[in-house]
Amino acid sequence: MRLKIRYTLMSATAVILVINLIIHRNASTSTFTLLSLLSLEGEGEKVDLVRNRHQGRYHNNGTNHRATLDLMPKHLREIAIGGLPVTITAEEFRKHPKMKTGNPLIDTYGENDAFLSGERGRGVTFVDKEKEAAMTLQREFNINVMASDVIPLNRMVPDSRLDGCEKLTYDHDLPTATVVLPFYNEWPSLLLRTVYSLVNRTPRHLLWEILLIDDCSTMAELGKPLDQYLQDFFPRDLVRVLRMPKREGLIRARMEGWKKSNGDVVVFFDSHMEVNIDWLQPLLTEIKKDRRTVPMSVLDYINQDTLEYRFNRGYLNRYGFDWRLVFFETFFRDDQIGPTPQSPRPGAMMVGAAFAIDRKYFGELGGYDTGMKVWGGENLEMAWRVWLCGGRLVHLPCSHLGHVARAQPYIFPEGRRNIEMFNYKRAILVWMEDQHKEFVYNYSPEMKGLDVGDVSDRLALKEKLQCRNFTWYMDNVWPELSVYNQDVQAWGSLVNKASEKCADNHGYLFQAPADLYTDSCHFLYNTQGFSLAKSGLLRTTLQCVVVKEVIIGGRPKLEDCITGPRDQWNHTKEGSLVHLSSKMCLDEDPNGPVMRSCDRNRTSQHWKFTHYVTR
Ligand SMILES: *[C@@H]1O[C@H](CO)[C@@H](O)[C@H](O)[C@H]1NC(C)=O
Ligand SMILES: *[C@@H]1O[C@H](CO)[C@@H](O)[C@H](O)[C@H]1NC(C)=O
Ligand SMILES: *[C@@H]1O[C@H](CO)[C@@H](O)[C@H](O)[C@H]1NC(C)=O
Ligand SMILES: *[C@@H]1O[C@H](CO)[C@@H](O)[C@H](O)[C@H]1NC(C)=O
Ligand SMILES: [Mn+2]
Repeated sequence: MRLKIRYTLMSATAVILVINLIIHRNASTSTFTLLSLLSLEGEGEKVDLVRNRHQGRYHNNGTNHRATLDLMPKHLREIAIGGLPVTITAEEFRKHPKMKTGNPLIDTYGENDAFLSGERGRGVTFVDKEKEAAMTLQREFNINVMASDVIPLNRMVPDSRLDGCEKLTYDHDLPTATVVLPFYNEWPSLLLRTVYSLVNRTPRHLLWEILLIDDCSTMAELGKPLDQYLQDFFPRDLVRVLRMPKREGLIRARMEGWKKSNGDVVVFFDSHMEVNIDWLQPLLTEIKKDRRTVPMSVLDYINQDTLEYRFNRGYLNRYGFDWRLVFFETFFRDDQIGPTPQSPRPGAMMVGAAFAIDRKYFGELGGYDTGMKVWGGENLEMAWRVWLCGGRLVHLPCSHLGHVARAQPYIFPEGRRNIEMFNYKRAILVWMEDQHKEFVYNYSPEMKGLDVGDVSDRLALKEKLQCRNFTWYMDNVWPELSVYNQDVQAWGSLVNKASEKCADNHGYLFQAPADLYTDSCHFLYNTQGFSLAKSGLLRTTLQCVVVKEVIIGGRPKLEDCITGPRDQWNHTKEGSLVHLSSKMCLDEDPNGPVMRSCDRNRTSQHWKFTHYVTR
């Protein structure tokens, strides 16, 4: 039966107003939002309904979509139409850049009919019955797996790199890489597309091996049939599966992969990714220059509903975190852009996957903290450790990886939040000073009494590596995040005397201009934490209070403290907050904070911090 496939049509640039991006982090506690008003590009030619050449492998006869799974490996074998089992070895594959393997998905890579569904990174949507079936499956797997099944496993994706990257050349002689790719119940075609994409788009001589780490998946197709498929269709030992004897979680699965890896460099991957052009060479080049550099790729977004490969040309993400330890995306400061836009840029934080590290250096740095559970928090800890113990974390504008923006299919036996708290606490016990921990506990009081086991070996590691302290990290790597009580005149919550409300940032996690509010006081720093720095900046978690409309009745705003206007304020004995350049005072009316002429007699212009350091 013929599938009715309607292609998602993308105009060359479609404007997406607000994108909620989820990278390995599901909603609730760790969702982050940002990037308003970005224009996304897709490779958007308009196509007619065309039957997919490989469509035969998706047998949708309206009865049982699970049939897709039951058909593996048979339907996946059919893909390598006419192909004989691959007999060459990984070594032969690496040595001969043009050697035919016998698997047409590798040998003819790049020659697919451009109109196959999903080719060139286009998205796929279904109509009518198929749509219902696809949605049912999507509810279960958090991703449109039916779309994945109709898209060629070896599709091309558009070059999403920054302009100018295509002109760069790389040494032939670079370290080799092992890709460590843990999976748990990943949908077979997503997993295999990740592998094909790696094999097809990585220079052969640099790809030492791909290690798939099965963290005790229960899907039968990921057992023997997967082994058989890999054995039949990839050069011998190029793609190997390691099976964890019991469920260990992503962190320990990655460690296991690292232990078994043989390349000079290890690249940690996720099981639902597609790599872009020349993705690996920029990473290896940085490591070749300095083995203590830990380079990260730029993540593009494969849409979970259609598997469309999306990206913002020229826009680069930097990652950060706040005192809740919530991870979010932000922009680079001008002073972080190197000699050229394509140069590496310093990174404060990392995502779980999509980074490369010298294999031996990873060991010297102590790998991951295997006392952590499942996943979550390991990315914070690794980023801190790299910076504090002599390494350097960088974003590489010319290395792009597509990643399906959805939650990991991992389950959290003890509950997601509990696992996060556990892992975060292990990280902060080792790295943060008491004054920093206090801010984390202020937001997550339950963490304070949580027993997270022994961290003495991690502390010993810190000692052995002679790592710097967290204050250094905050001052040098992530100065955007306010240490409320450092170098300040006053801090805590900022209470208005007339209304008895507190200044509030509504938990806004970005440095672009936003509104300042007043709300009932709860005194939690994340939204009601402010400080008046010695420098005169009036700061909140990640922003400063600024006056953009210099008129009576203008509303004060929040904006980045480093790249923004850096307005200064004077806090008088009477409690006024005087905006120095305009000589207006911070007042409050029923609509919130407002700028007015100073009037010492108006109690609505009297503000009090909960802590004063110098008076
Ligand atoms: C649907 O496909 C499955 C697997 O190919 C087959 O076993 C089943 O008989 C088919 N059902 C119908 C109604 O065609
Ligand atoms: C942190 O290290 C710096 C040197 O980098 C030192 O000056 C400072 O006193 C240390 N701070 C704490 C709290 O240990
Ligand atoms: C701030 O106000 C005090 C008086 O309350 C004044 O002595 C001081 O000079 C002011 N500071 C600035 C920078 O204007
Ligand atoms: C403030 O109040 C005092 C006494 O209540 C009065 O003398 C003074 O004029 C008032 N100031 C203003 C600016 O209204
Ligand atoms: Mn992922």
